[in-house]
Amino acid sequence: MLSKIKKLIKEAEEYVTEAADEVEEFRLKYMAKKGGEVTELFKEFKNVAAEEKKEFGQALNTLKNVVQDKVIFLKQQISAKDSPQENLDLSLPGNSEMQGSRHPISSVRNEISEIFTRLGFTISEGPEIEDDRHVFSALNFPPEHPARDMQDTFFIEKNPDILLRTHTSSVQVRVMDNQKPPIRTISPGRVFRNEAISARAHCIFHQIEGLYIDENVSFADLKQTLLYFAKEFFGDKTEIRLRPSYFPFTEPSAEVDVSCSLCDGKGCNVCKYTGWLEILGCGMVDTNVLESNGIDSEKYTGFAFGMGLERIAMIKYGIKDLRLFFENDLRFLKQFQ
Ligand code: 2NM
Repeated sequence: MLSKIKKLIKEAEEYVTEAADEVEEFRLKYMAKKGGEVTELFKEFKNVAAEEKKEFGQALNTLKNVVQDKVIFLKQQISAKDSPQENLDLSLPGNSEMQGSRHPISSVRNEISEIFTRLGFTISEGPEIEDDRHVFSALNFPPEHPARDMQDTFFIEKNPDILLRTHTSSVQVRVMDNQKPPIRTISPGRVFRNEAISARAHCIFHQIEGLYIDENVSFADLKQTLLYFAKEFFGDKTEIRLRPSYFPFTEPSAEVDVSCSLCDGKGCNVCKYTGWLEILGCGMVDTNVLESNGIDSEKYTGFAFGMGLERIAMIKYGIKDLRLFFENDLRFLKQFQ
């Protein structure tokens, strides 16, 4: 019995063929449910004397494995032969890989950056972890200003002078430190505020802030710059309106609305039937800010503005929940391919 198995193993190991039907014949000879050599030997296993069971079982398993490996090997050999290199059709289209896509926040940031670059603005970047001077004191935030509160700003534990920037104006403080006017720069980047997460707010979001300082920069320059931006970004028919507002770093300050590009100002549910969408804040740089940063406020004036990229992307793409920007759900991201 054992010698029969050994003979079958040797046979199977030495077997060769290049025909697919012979491979199947070979397989059936051993493995057929009825009459296959291996199948029949397994049936006889129960009649084997107890002391021979171990050796018999091992040999039988070896035979089974040899046959199975041989079948796989022969099939692979045949299929490799069936599609030889010289039959390759190089004109066939390749398998297409799924492509990634730009995140909507990145697209909006790039588009806005290009518009201001055309107007002569440079792009400046800076650290996300900042100190009090760059985020607050050099920007005319008084010591008791509520933005400095733990409720609004993330501080590094045990050191209130190290914090996560709450706006990218901190980058512009660095620009003013290192550059003399004329200064014309925009600062895109991530900012952090200690806020409860909802459909309209997140503790991390993205901003672009702009700064222009030179001799004789006026509020008219600010309005014209923002009107140009609004028309380039939202379409040529876009109008803007300014409403008085307050920011610590600008005086006077204004909130800027654009006419709703979805309903052409007629009123829809996106603009809540007002015809206008609030998109940014702006103003003339406060003389305190210029002086804190070593710029002569008798000689120079400047304007500044800031906008939230999530809000602009929501308007542009009709997105109702800001949390979608942070979840990286492929069903969301794939829509921007
Ligand atoms: C805003 C609104 C108004 C702003 C001010 C400055 C700087 F550096 F000149 F002080 N940068 N950005 C600014 C002004 C930002 O965001 C809503």
